[in-house]
Amino acid sequence: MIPLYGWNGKILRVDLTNIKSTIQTYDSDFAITHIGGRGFTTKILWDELTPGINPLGPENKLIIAAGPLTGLPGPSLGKLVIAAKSPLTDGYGDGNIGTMVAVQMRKTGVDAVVIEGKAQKPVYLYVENEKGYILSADGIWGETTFETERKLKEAHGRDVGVLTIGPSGENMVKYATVISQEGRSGGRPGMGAVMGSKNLKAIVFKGTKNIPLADVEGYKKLVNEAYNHIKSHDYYSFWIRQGTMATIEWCQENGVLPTYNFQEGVFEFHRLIDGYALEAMKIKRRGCPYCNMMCGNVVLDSEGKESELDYENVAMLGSNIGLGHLGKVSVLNRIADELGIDTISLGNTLAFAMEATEKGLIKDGIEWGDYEKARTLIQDIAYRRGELGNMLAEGVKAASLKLGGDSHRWAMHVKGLEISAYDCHMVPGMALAFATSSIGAHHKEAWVIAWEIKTDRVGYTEAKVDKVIEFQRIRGGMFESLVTCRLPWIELGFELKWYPSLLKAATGVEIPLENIMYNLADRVYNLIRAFWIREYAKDWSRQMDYPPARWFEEPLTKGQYKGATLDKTKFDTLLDMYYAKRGWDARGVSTRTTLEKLGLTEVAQELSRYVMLTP
Ligand code: PTT
Ligand code: SF4
Repeated sequence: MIPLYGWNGKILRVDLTNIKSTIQTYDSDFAITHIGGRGFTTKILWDELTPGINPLGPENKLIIAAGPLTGLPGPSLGKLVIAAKSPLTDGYGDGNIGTMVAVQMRKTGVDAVVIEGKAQKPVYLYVENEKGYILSADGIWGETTFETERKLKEAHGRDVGVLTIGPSGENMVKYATVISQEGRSGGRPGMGAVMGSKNLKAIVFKGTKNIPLADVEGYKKLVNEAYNHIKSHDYYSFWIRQGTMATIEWCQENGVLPTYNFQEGVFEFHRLIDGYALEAMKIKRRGCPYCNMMCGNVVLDSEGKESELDYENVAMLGSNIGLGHLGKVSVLNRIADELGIDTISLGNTLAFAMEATEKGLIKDGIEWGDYEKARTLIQDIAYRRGELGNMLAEGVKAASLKLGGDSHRWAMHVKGLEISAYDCHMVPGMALAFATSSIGAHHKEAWVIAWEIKTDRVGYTEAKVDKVIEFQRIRGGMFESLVTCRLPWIELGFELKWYPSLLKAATGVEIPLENIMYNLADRVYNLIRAFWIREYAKDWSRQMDYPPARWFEEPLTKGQYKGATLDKTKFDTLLDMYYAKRGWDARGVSTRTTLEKLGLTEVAQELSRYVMLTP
């Protein structure tokens, strides 16, 4: 065992049922093997959750986990992973949020918090220097996320970090998220609903401890160089202007902008919602702690209130629902933040309701682009008001099962998680990325679309499978375990080699990039896969790894790629290649050899109780 630097070596355990909190310590072996973030959450959830539990029951565990670089001064290091069994998908769920909580949590002396049980009455958790206090949520339960954070800062000081849910988390909307700083949102697969199910309104962190560093001077020097490196990139000044919003124009040009519930890849009013429209309305930028490329573009919306825009929010609440007015899109986005609801799933469910109305499956529903009704319907969803609001609060998969007809063919999700904002009628590599993402259809793990469009748009090639796996290792494995923001690497050429150097200076431990990518990331991926298969058991099949039927069956009718669809047979070949390279069998189940090679022999033993394992 070696002394720990960089890591605090402590996890706070909170039991809301028995009103108890304790500290669990971990040693350097555990730290080096699991690093942090997803490395911790996957291990804890696999080891400790009983399969088949109700994700909205007291047995579920909500974990907030940092890594050894999280919360240190340094480029874009203010991020956290929030994880639990998902009420939206019944599989592994997590999200990544950038917030002052990342800094404050680490300063309290803990690297993760694991919350279980259920409070008898609404409460919030206050954590100060390794101690957790469970306090009454009187006066904040029922409030919006913005108001809750404001009140908690009034009570505990302006510098505290706050994670909170809104009314949609309280009402257990299946895609409720956790919000911080009036515009940071994390946990798309219903992490906010899990908090709500525990009667937990918020978590407040206040810390005064120093995180011990192995090489203080070396770390400082490296960080200064890193900040300068990021700032000197050619794209920096344009990034500062538009951030992720430049993606609207790029998606329109390439015919992948989700439009009318992913029926099309181009939107006639794209100019009214793109990065230049944003620039005309922008009043300031916001972002995560210690970031020198802050991407939160704040505008005044059509009601004169501040709203923080990102590409996904605008595409899903704009083109995908047929709304070509950025001021109004910004209102819907701000309301989603106030109510604590995921904008990607929300844009999918609203569009699904619009299409179902058009097709006569919903009576007196909502027309394409109907802003006023959308505004009301979001409230109905958050408060589960009326039959429609309550149905849509369950997500598009459940709504399509309820509505029937052929609606399951255009319910846009994978494994129950609604698709993020990239139309895949004609980008098979990106379709594979959505299909095999470890939490359902999220772009976060393998955003291969830019590379794919630049290199070979139409092919179903081995190179695409390799790229998906490479990105899943880097993005889904490395960044989610360190835990740091991946945007400096994607957008501003901050090479991956910086991370082992930062790690070495912070922890004193030399962990080569390959170890993180091939050992840790693959272990995380196989553990997450095992989690899904253990939950679904005999109901698991390769169908779980398919993109929605629409992309195979309904050609685009507009734009330069008119007539395009995905090819089912060729997609199957891609999926087979993907499984083979991952060491999984034709059902998408890890083989015994794969698990054993990754040191997951006990996982293989446990998993073989649920499905037959291929040797
Ligand atoms: C992320 C997903 C995204 S990804 C966006 S916009 W994006 C949407 N943002 C929402 C929002 O805002 N409000 C809301 N009510 N719902 C929202 N849902 C959507 O959530 C975010 C940035 C972004 S902006 C991206 S790509 C990068 N994501 C990272 C990641 O996943 N990992 C990582 N290590 N670094 C990342 N950096 C970037 O962070 P989920 P944030 Mg988010 C208003 O959490 O569940 O993963 O869903 O965290 O602090 O808001 O930063 O064009
Ligand atoms: Fe946060 Fe954006 Fe900076 Fe990443 S780039 S750390 S998401 S502000």
